[in-house]
Parts: sequence; C-alpha cells; structure tokens
Amino acid sequence: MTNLSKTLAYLLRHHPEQFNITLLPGGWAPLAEVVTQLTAAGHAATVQEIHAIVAQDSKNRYSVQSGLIRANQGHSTTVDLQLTPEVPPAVLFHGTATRFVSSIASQGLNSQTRHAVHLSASAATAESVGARHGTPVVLSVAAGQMHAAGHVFTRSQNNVWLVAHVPPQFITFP
Ligand code: HQG
Repeated sequence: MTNLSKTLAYLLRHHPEQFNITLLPGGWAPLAEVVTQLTAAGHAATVQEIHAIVAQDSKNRYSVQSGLIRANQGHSTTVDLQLTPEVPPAVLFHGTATRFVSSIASQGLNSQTRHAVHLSASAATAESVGARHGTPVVLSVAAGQMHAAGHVFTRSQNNVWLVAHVPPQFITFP
C-alpha cells in the first residue's frame, strides 16, 4: 500500500475525527470532503487518486458510490455498516498466530480492536491473515451451528464474514 492508501484506511476505519470527519450511517463519508481533509492534513490527494486507490486495492477494502466512500470492513471506530444479516456457510475460517491459540481456546475469538471478528470462506485467505501476526494457524469455525444458535453473521462487500464473537465450543483447532 502507498502512504496515501494507508492514510485513507486510517481515516475511514480508525480515526475520522482526526480529519474533522464524522462518518455517516453505514460508515460512509463524502469523497470530496475526504479529499479536502486529507489535503488539509498534509496528505495531498485528488478525487482521481482516491478512485485509483479504490480500484487497485488488492483486498477491495473500499466502496465508492454516489459521491460517498467507505471502508468495507476493518473498523475500530464505532460504526454500523448497515449490512443485512446472512446465513453463513457451514464452516468458515479464521487465521491467527500460534501464540494466540491458548487464549482463543479459553475465551473464544474476540473482535479485539475491530468492530467484529473477521472470518473467511477460504482457508488460504485465513492463512495469509494469520501470517500477519506470526506463525499462522487456521481455525475452523462451525458458522452454520452458530447461526442456528442465534449468532448474527454479516458479510462485507469484499466478502469478509463478520460476527461479534465466536465462543470456543464452535472452534476446531488443527
Ligand atoms: C486474535 C486485515 C488472543 C485474532 C486482514 C487476531 C483481515 C485473540 C488478532 C482483517 C483472541 C486481532 C482482520 C483471544 C482474537 N485471545 N488473541 N481471545 N481473539 N484474537 O488484525 O482477523 O489488511 O484485529 O486471532 O486481512 O487478524 O487490514 O484481526 O490474530 O481481513 O484490510 O487477535 O485485517 O485486513 O488482529 O485481521 P486483527 P485479523 P486489512
């Protein structure tokens, strides 16, 4: 990621207030305002550059529509993404690092600093997520059973499955 795209993620996911921006419902912000505030903060940007970042992002982290932009997921700032609950696949995957496994086995998966636990339909994607933290380990989550037990799942526009918490009894450790 370039510095501008990192700053964009920081603004949209973590600290919009540091750029004098208040996210609208759904986590949206006016694109023109984002460009103005990034530039005012010393991160010179144009609408065209932001469109290019959105289009080229390897993980499809952002959406733009009707002059608004948002991060699809990954927020730590309080946000209601207004996603519609969906029925998840029977099994989803979570990539983590080996050093977190004993804590996860006792507490389950917590959202930590983010607004939700991130799960993926692909074990390979989960492995690369886990590798960001250390030696990766891929956990299987019985999402279908969780859904049947009343846990609410949503799916971001870039296909990340989101849930508030995963109790340990729904996790299979390799
Ligand atoms: C772990 C990236 C101890 C959890 C990725 C993870 C993803 C626990 C870490 C997205 C725990 C949090 C999210 C517990 C959870 N005890 N550790 N009870 N419960 N953990 O970065 O899922 O590049 O906040 O396993 O690709 O790694 O930013 O979450 O290891 O999609 O777009 O606590 O971030 O996308 O780490 O990654 P994170 P994540 P971006």
